[in-house]
Amino acid sequence: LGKIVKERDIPKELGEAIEYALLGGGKRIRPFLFLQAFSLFCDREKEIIPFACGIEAIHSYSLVHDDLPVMDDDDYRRGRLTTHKVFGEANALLVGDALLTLGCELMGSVARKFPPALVGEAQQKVIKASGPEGMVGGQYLDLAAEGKELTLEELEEIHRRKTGALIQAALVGGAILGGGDSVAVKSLELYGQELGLLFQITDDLLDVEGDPLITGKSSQKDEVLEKATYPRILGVKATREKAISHCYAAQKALNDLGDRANILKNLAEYVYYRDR
Ligand code: GRG
Repeated sequence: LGKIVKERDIPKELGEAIEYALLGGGKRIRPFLFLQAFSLFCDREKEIIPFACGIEAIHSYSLVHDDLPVMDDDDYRRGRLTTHKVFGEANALLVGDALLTLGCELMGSVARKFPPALVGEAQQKVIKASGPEGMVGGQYLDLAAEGKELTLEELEEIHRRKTGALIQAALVGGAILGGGDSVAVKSLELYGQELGLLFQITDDLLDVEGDPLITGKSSQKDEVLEKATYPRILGVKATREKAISHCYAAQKALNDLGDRANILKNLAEYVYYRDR
């Protein structure tokens, strides 16, 4: 990730703003999922890293835009001021645009080393998951729902698109590029669906119970923005129980892959117990 700006002819100040958004921490869960899924089937992990970085760039773009005053209006992210607070709103908009386009470029760059048809298929999964059918669509529904009461089904649809789609596509893309067969890809798709919901549920719990010094962002934001959340609809206790059932379902989806999927199974527990 650190090489992305350095290796390109990007105006200096824009490059600094891109690096600020991309390199300031973050758990790197999506590229990790991509690399784990890939390495279940192929050991050329180092050569595929640009694709993983592309996914993280797209994720980082979504956070920069999400933090803008016209969206969730956040001053802190990853324990630091948000990109627009440091570089201004117009520049933050451009940083997001840059990270999205760089992400697509990086994913495509591995076609020099891996079968272009597989790269195209994996890239299409990630781009589709990031677009209006996935993350952008989820963000749209999320903004439209502010101040409204939602049913659990409506809430789940938002999060399946906004948070789940990219997580799932990282796993499916990794499995496709690694050469996994259709049964294995399906298992990872199901795991991704469960993990995505688990991830969002724990995000909602962290907003209520998390320590801002550890999460690196303001807490109780959902209440301020009158957002529908799992704890708001179900209460904290039932939300925790729901999280556990998604964690188990995620792990179960990987049973056919045997012990080599243990890291991904453990990751589901990490997401359940996460404090940031
Ligand atoms: C602006 C098109 C557009 C989409 C924004 C990702 C997103 C959609 C909004 C972020 C709001 C949010 C808190 C979503 C919940 C789940 C989530 C994506 C949390 C942030 O991801 P982490 O925890 O972040 O993986 P790090 O900092 O670790 O990379």
